[in-house]
Amino acid sequence: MSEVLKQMAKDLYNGDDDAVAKLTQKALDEGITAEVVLKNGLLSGMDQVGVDFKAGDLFVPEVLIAARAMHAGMDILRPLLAEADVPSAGKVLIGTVEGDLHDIGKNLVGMMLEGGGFDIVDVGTDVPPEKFIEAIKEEQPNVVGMSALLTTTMQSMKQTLKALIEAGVRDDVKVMIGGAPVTRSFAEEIGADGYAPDAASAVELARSLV
Ligand code: B1M
Repeated sequence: MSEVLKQMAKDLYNGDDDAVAKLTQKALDEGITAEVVLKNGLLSGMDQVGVDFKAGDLFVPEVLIAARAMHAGMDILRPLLAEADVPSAGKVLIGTVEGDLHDIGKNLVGMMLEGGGFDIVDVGTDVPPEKFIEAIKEEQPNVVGMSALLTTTMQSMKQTLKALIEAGVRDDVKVMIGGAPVTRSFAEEIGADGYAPDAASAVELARSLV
């Protein structure tokens, strides 16, 4: 792997946002594609953060600082990942479900969908079912995307789907879900229309749903 990407992963792990931003730009200037910078630089650093967080070697403040460094790199990559000269493929409303504050994966999925030609309405994190419903009525998206990173908040996906049915808007949209603990069988169990394990598959899935 390129030295610049290895160093970027280390700087992200250490939460050095200035260094991550500079190295992201340097990698692009060297001709490395935005997708490779994302996968082998930023995500590689964030994976290590996840492993050490789980092992108890890193704590929440350090993870937050690393997440900020990830954002510094993503700010530079976003327009490149979203660069696509195609007509709108449809509208996707995306949010992290109630009780869950994780937004890095959701943002990445949103960016990749944007790159795939979709219009994105991002309703943020910790989104209660009522807010999804209100936004569906206002924005009339083709697809609603829900993200969850905690096993506990996967239940909020189920509750949101139930609320969509009760509000009479379930048949107006397709629903796709994702996030580290989410599985295809869980998606089937709660009646979602699809599940994607990562941002690239999310684009393929959204295309198949519209
Ligand atoms: Co949290 N956290 N966290 N955390 N955190 C995890 C998720 C955890 C696995 C860490 C661990 O123990 N190893 C664990 C969850 C355990 C579980 O429930 N199974 C955990 C925990 C426990 C917690 C807290 C409870 C910790 C605490 O306070 N004691 C707390 C909960 C807060 C809350 O949400 N209420 C918490 C807090 C935080 C921070 C705030 C410190 C920070 C979030 C910052 C932010 O997002 N702005 C944080 C982080 C950064 C992580 C880890 C380290 C990294 C998550 C991440 O961003 N990954 C994470 C460990 C890990 O996953 N390695 C962890 C990178 C991202 C690109 O991947 O989000 O999986 P991911 O998204 C992927 C796919 O999942 C998929 O595509 C994305 C790109 O490929 N995908 C979709 C995601 N959404 C999709 C939607 C789709 C389709 C695909 O369709 C709509």
